[in-house]
Amino acid sequence: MITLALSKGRILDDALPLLAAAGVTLQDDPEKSRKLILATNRADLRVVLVRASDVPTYVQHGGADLGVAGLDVLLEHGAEADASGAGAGNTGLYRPLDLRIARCRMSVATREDFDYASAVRQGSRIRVATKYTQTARQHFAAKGVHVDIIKLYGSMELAPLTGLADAIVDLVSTGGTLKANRLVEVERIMDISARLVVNAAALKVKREPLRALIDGFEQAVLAAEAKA
Ligand code: PRT
Ligand code: MG
Repeated sequence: MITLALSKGRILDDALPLLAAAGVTLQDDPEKSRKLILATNRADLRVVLVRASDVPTYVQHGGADLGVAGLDVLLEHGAEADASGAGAGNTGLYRPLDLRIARCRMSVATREDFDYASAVRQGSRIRVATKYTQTARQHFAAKGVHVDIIKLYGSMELAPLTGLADAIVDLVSTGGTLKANRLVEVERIMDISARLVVNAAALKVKREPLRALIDGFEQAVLAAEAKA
């Protein structure tokens, strides 16, 4: 049996067409069913629904053989694994494929009236609120910008509006959320998309079926790109 970890929402919505193109369909409608383990049209493949940020944990520890997670989530997970002493990048996660779905960018945003460029130029300490503490820390360290990172779990947009922080690091896709809160994107940190991750040990033990599935995903991504 192969177990694929997905998260409800954008990842599932965007992954289902890729799965379908690879010949895999779900037996239940995930939006209607309350099941967390979903059967597929293939007897040897099932889908488990987990929180987006839990996908790498499931795959790393073998609760799933493979999964789909945003690069944002993977970078934070990798940094945590490193900090816990697992060794540089040694999360046991093999990352074979950029699925090119759930695309967005990670950016720095501030209030319209905050002069980010001159704060950076003057070497001021900037208070940054974010869910992506590791990625943000790395970004500002690489630029030599002094920051105090404030960890939040959601509604980052509120931080500059209430005076909790000068800036936020968050994901942006349409820009509508920033605009609605009168925030401006002042720096793009990186492009984000969902990646396929595979448990390195499972790849050895279940090599044939996992390889076939990865190939199926790869063909589906190429076909989707050709259509776009
Ligand atoms: O909700 P939960 O805590 O379970 O997890 P999650 O919020 O991480 O899950 P989900 O489903 O919201 O996001 C899953 C993945 O989708 C993320 O890890 C990203 O890789 C990817 N993704 C793509 C996004 C966005 N686009 C996105 N726009 N994730 C979040 N957003 C949010 C963003 O944080 C901001 O609040 O949407 C808002 C901005 O959108 P715009 O269109 O207004 O700019
Ligand atoms: Mg969410």
